[in-house]
Amino acid sequence: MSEQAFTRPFPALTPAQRYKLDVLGYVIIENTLTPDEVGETRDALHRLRADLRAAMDPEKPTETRVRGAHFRAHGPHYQYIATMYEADPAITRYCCHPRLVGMAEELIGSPARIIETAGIINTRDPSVALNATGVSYGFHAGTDIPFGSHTAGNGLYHCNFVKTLTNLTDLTPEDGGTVVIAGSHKINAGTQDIIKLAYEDRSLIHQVVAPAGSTLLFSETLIHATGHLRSDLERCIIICGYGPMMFPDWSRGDGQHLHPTPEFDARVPASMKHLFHGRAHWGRQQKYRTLGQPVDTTPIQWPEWLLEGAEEKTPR
Ligand SMILES: O=C(O)CCC(=O)C(=O)O
Repeated sequence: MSEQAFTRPFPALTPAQRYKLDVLGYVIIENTLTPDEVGETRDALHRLRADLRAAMDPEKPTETRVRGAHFRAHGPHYQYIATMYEADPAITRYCCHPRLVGMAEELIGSPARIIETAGIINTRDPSVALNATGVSYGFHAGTDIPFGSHTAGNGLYHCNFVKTLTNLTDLTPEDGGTVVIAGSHKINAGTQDIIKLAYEDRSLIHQVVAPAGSTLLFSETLIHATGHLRSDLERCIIICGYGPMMFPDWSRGDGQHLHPTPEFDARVPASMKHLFHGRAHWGRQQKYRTLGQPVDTTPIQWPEWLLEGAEEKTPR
């Protein structure tokens, strides 16, 4: 295999975007995906859902695998597909998107590996009464503040579990965008107490409202949840979770499907192996920006293997 560079922007965020990320625990970047990329990724998730549904035993929907992917949850109004980076070239491209990986690395503070993938398709659940005052959410965080985060010598916040969550449908306030408790990534004072006070002062609960193709970059120390869908539109999002290279890929833990498969792995160039395998070494290769450092605007160079089979997609 010819060597193909994997160049990610560094820094991937403007100073103002980085500041917002530090203060709030998240930042929303619009237009990270082109309309074509939004369409092909959404189509890929719908195709995968249809293939999983065709193959599954309705009594045990989470047990079926299609191209490595499986339903982690399958309900009438909410489907969560996991372990899916091999399932479709558009999904592989999303997880390897040089700009998104660059954004994740900026927040981690070192080169990233993939530790989780997810696609969520959901619609309004008519059985849930959504009265505007008392509505609650499934708030949670993926890692705790003392272990999961640190402030580096650059004075900036870093986290060892981060996500790029991109909406593939437009999200108005009615469309169930992700909700977060702003600033909770830094308040190590009891998750339940923070959730309680946020319900008392709902201005602390921020919701993603953004056009399709926008990415929510957040630290998994931030308390967050799926928003409530009030419209009749379907919400479709894709998520890639990243961590430092010595971390495991959580989806390998189920013992059923080890990925990358040898066939997939044979296509991955040496420069990108760490994204799928991590690296068995404690050295995490610190990668810290300063706040004032301007964003790297070098046009994205897609590694060739990611463009194989892509229609009318040229390296940018
Ligand atoms: O569905 C969403 O918007 C949030 C997803 C989520 O909670 C997660 O990725 O941990």
